[in-house]
Amino acid sequence: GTQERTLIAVKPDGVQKRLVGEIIKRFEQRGFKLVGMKLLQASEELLAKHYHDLKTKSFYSSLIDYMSSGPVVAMVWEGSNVVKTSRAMVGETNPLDARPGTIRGDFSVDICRNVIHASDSVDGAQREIGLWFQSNELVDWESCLHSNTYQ
Ligand code: YYY
Ligand code: MG
Repeated sequence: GTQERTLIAVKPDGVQKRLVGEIIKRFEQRGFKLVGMKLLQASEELLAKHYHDLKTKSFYSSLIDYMSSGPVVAMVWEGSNVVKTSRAMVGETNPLDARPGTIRGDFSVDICRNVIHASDSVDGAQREIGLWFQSNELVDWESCLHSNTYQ
């Protein structure tokens, strides 16, 4: 299939709960390829752009406060259908609706502390990757597993 890229971010609660390795493990084992990664404390300016579509929501200011309150690990993962598949791996926005086996369903219970961000569309992913990463921070490398992951 066509290779897509998506933005995944371990949120401050996920970093505090030491879930970075577990989350990377799940994406690696599914067969996706890591092409960018960094630990940062996100600025309110970056987060305002990232969550621009939620500006009118009641939870918006607490969301920005929380997302800028501590380190996040931002990653770009590549693979066939990675946008849709990673949303399935992450689970529903509200952890109470997220099934066991999903990241939110396994590690969270509160919608305001749901461990992880994943882009929700291919266009959205491109926009978000451009906000979080410079192009020279993304590494285009050849996976030796490719022919064992894709037909
Ligand atoms: O993409 P996703 O993270 O699953 O949900 P969004 O609708 O984009 O909302 C982003 C973020 O906002 C969500 O992960 C938690 C927070 N949030 C909230 O605190 N309360 C809500 N009712 C909805 C979303
Ligand atoms: Mg979203």
